[in-house]
Amino acid sequence: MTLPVSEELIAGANAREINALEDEYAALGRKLERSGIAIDAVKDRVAGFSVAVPTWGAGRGGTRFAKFPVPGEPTNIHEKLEDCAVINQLSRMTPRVSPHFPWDTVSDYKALREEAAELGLGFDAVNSNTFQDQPGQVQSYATGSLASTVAATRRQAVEHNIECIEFGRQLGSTDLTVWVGDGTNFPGQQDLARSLDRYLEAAAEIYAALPGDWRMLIEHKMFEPAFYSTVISDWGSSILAAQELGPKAKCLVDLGHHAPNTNIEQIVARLHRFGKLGGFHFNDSKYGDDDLDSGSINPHQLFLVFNELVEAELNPRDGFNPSYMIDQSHNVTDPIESMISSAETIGACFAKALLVDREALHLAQEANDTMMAFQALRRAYNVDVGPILAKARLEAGGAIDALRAYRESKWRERKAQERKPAGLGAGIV
Ligand code: PSV
Ligand code: MN
Repeated sequence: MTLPVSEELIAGANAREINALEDEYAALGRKLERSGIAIDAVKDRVAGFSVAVPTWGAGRGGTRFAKFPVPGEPTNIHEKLEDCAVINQLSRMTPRVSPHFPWDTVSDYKALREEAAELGLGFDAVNSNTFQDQPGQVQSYATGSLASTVAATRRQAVEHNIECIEFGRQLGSTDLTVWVGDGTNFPGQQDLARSLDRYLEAAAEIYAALPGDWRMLIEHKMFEPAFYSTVISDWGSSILAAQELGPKAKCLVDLGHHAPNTNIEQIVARLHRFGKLGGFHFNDSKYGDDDLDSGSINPHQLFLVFNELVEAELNPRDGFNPSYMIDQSHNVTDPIESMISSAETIGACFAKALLVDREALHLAQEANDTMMAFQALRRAYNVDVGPILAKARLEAGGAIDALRAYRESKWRERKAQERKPAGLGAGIV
């Protein structure tokens, strides 16, 4: 394996920070021990936690107004893999990447899998793209894909998804994530019931092509690019579709795809209740946007989501095994830095959820002791779990302060010299 950042640089950076970390870890250990929590056990759970990164997140995103490339950003899947390897080498929490087709198309997927393995990476869910037209494409997705009124367009979209399964099979994936941009911009534009019928019929053909151990993750989104209605608009449409398709179909919750103030943690609990929670796209949002950095706006919500996930794990239904992934658009930051920071935030929310005194919480819930139930969550949320994450990273070979080590590596400056410039134009994610 050849990792991109020099091991000496990481060791040197860690040597400067190790004493402070040991001190903080020991102090936190004593504090947690007073509550009957063994810090090493929490650290081991955190060490076993991982979240995938999206290949498209390695580039600058942008809005529909503009995209401002960062010098040295990747322009092909090989460079994206290198950047994802940097994130994982330093954070040790992102060992898998999630590719998007046709953006990441190559001629040899076996070779791509080997290239990734050489960088310490594997592949997570594959994503199909029937929300854009590609050069030379016969049918246009301008008015829909899986739910299109045009049979030949639906066929093309189905075939693309089946092709993605084949790419994923060669890459070692076992999940296909299907998000469609299908929907309408005007009342009356399409028949709301019939468009769902068409979607379901087309999705069933994709479902039928899934290998035995694969899942189809259905991602809902309330609006954009369609602004009046979307075909899979919410978790209700998503779970109905997943139930109709069959046991291999699950729901994927992209945190940004809901109306502001939606109780996403409750959606998580509901989907789990019916064995349909398949995965997450982590990000954050403030207004109608859906791609800000995870936990940058509402880290408490992220914690509450993880609280439900830890509850779900203790009470598993139908093979609880959600796939975790980051899905953000980095418009003004270095994407590597954003994903290092987001992985840390996501891991921290998981760690805090592990610290919740479940017995106290459940007893208070049963006794209708509202304040003590809330305090059980609040006590855990207030703990600074940074030393636990840093220690897990260090022991796995990563950097105690991953962002600082990244800056010291001057990775982006070096890539700015080596890589061809990324194009201007509008963003896509
Ligand atoms: C759509 O907004 C989305 O969240 C889907 O997951 C897409 O695959 C991704 O963003 C990239 O556009
Ligand atoms: Mn998404």
